[in-house]
Amino acid sequence: MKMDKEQVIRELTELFRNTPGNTVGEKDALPGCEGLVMYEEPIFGVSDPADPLYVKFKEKEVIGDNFLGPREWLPGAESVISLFLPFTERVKGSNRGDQEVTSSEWLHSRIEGQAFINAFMRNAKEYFESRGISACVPAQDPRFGVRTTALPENDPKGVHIASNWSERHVAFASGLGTFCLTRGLISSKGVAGRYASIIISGKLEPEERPYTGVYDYCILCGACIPRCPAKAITLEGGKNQIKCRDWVHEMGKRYAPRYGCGKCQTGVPCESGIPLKAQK
Ligand code: B12
Ligand code: SF4
Ligand code: SF4
Repeated sequence: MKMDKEQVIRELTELFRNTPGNTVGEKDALPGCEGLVMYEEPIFGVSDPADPLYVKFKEKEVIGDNFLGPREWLPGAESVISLFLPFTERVKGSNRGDQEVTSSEWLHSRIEGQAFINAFMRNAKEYFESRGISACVPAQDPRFGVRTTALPENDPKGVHIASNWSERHVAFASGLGTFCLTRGLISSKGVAGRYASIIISGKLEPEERPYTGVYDYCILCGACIPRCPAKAITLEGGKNQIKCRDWVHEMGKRYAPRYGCGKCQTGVPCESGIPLKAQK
């Protein structure tokens, strides 16, 4: 069924505004975080499930053969909608300081913020289903999983970590942005934020991607390198997964029940937009 893309985006944005949970309540708040609004309104991208990129993603050096294409998640899929939810200035600003300390605002946005995104995406699924459109949110599907594969000892990536539905790759295919040195995906609203996606049987016009290269929006300025407390990032090797993962796990012990880091996504030229030299 063909759908009016502008109307769908307008109504999903309204749904975002009406889904409770984007503001941290007094009861759950870490000191100073009462009333914190975590996410700005999302930006949207759309791709065609038949896009050859979804076949390419199954290659070992891209994601791997565990990646499931849109029609494996949802038979009859006609569109993939990808969303980027930028953090608010209050969240980003709070994490620009001390390299070793994850800000309370960032921790909230990672944990309560993801719970809010999950609720919003459940509402988005219901929105389509109530209109007779089938929908699947892979991140909330029982089939969703992450696979870790060993790499040769001298490989700067450490290990290959790959989920069977990678939000960044889907966003890349859907015209939202490109990868960068830290492996984050830089959108027109920057890298500091989170991605989500939904596959539907309704037909929406796919986006024309305003880039061709995998790393077009990264200017390789290296500003993220000294930001990383785990020394996980190098200009030559990108981001080492083991060092990053171990640091994020360490933060899980320090800030339990929350965790997070994101120092490489704040206080850098790609934080809130496409760095100047990479703009087209
Ligand atoms: C596993 C995981 C982790 C692991 C491993 C990270 C990783 N990069 O794989 C660990 C624990 C280390 C981690 C850490 C963090 N994570 Co994490 N993580 C995930 C998760 C669940 C899966 C990642 C995945 O599938 N990777 C797949 C592999 C294959 O990706 P890759 O190796 O980077 O891909 C490279 C190759 O494909 C290569 N390539 C080679 N040839 C080709 C050809 C083509 C055509 C293309 C496109 C690419 C390509 O380019 C890519 C980049 O180098 C996703 C959620 C999801 N379902 O997607 C979140 C996710 C990636 N994490 C996220 C975040 C925010 C974080 C943290 C900041 C933690 C925090 N919140 O404080 C850190 C730092 C991440 C960073 N610097 O980007 C966000 C990223 C948001 C963004 N702006 O990009 C995601 C998307 C979650 C979300 N819902 O928003 N994470
Ligand atoms: S800080 Fe510079 S090098 Fe690092 S990801 Fe951003 S644009 Fe790329
Ligand atoms: S999220 Fe990972 S790569 Fe980024 S600064 Fe923290 S430890 Fe380093």
